[in-house]
Amino acid sequence: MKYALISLAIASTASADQKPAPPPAGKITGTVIFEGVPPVRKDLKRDTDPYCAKNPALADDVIVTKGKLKDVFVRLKNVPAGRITAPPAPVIDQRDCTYSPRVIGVAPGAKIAVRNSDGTFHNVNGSVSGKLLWNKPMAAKDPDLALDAGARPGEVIDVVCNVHPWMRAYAVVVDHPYFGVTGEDGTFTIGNLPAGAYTLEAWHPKLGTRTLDIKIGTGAKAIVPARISYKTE
Ligand SMILES: [Cu+2]
Repeated sequence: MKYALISLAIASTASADQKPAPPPAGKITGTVIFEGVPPVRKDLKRDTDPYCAKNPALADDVIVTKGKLKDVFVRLKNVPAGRITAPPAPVIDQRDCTYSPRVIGVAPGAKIAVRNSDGTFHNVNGSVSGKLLWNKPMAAKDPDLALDAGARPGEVIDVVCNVHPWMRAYAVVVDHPYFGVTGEDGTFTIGNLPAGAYTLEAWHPKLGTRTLDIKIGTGAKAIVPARISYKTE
């Protein structure tokens, strides 16, 4: 009976020790801006597929709204030691003959769920630097595909549709969760950061890379704004 009590005491101490520490409070709240006159978004010719032709659409390779740039993948170049976990598994939806989202992050070897919300046929083709990873037909109402991100961190999987040449998405392979992708408002957030010095790297599929050094402090200095700028060439 005595032994049982001792082991119970040990067990309860162990479970108290295993309680996860709260995540660090540091956070980067960023905005990616586009200075100058943004490129004109051309009308896409989508009449090769009557389903896609029902809705007019504009080219989506550079989307600037009120001076803010969409589809910028922003990641930390140096990540906090001991805190590396895989990013959540992403979904790419084929909706209105467009990939949504257009830019995602995916862990090496993770699965990308590819959905077809359209009433038409797509063919999902993924490659890294011209090397084919997958080539999958997807009819309307087919269940989601689970496609392997068989690439190394830092590489980008180019996703195209062989049926609709205007469709294009990019899966950036990243082995940590410290990244964000800008929406139409140009903002991104990267949280759970301990105090320290970091380098942010922003990548836009058409406009390329920018870097920015950031210092995260403690208390009121734990939440740090970041402003990344792209300009017309
Ligand atoms: Cu398609």
